[in-house]
Amino acid sequence: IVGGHDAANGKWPWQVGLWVFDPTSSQWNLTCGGSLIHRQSLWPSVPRRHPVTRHFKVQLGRVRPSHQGRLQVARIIHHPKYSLEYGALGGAEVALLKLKAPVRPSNRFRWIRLPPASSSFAPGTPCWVTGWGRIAPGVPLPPPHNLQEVEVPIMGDEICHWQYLKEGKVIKKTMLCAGSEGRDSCHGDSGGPLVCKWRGVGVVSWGSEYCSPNFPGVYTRVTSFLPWICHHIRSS
Ligand code: 4AZ
Repeated sequence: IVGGHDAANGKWPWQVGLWVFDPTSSQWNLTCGGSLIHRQSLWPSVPRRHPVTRHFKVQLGRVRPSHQGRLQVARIIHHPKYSLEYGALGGAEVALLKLKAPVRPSNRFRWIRLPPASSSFAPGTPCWVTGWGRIAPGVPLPPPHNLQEVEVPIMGDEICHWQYLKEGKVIKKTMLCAGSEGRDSCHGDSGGPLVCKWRGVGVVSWGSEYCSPNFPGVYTRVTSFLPWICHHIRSS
């Protein structure tokens, strides 16, 4: 998150951190974000290649990176159009993780509500994005010690489309843009929630390599995937 600040404990109780095991270094890294959307399901951003469920652990209900109480993953369900390509070349950057055991909501965590299918979000709607990703682009700063939050306004579809077209990238109808000067999600935030009016409206997906200034962040549009999401959170 660029341009944000520390989030208070319990303010974003659906935020999850995905720890991924790197066999080369034998280390667990807090790799990306996600949201709890159901007692046993969450959406994350998952590595595009060779996902191995035992190489994932889910941190829940804590604003600081923590090894304690991380949950195990039973199954990874990629959207059929989930692609190995990054960004604009991708189709549907959304996947679901099924936890091994359901969680019970507590004062530390609960799931986020999804938006109604008919909802649309006008340009300028204030939304929030959260994560443990980079706080500045490029420079290899250490990750933040606390979950970061930043307010990002929705950008109109047309403006976003034209902005990225200059770079030869196409914003699809299944994508949503948000951000303003100096405020953006960044590397390591992917999978995390874009929250508008307390609904999980977007999933951090891609954007400018430099995280802002001239290009907004691009999010997977949750309303485009509601039938798929609802189908898979019911099945076990
Ligand atoms: C990433 O690669 C990433 N500025 C996430 C968000 C943005 C860019 C890249 C948006 O995880």
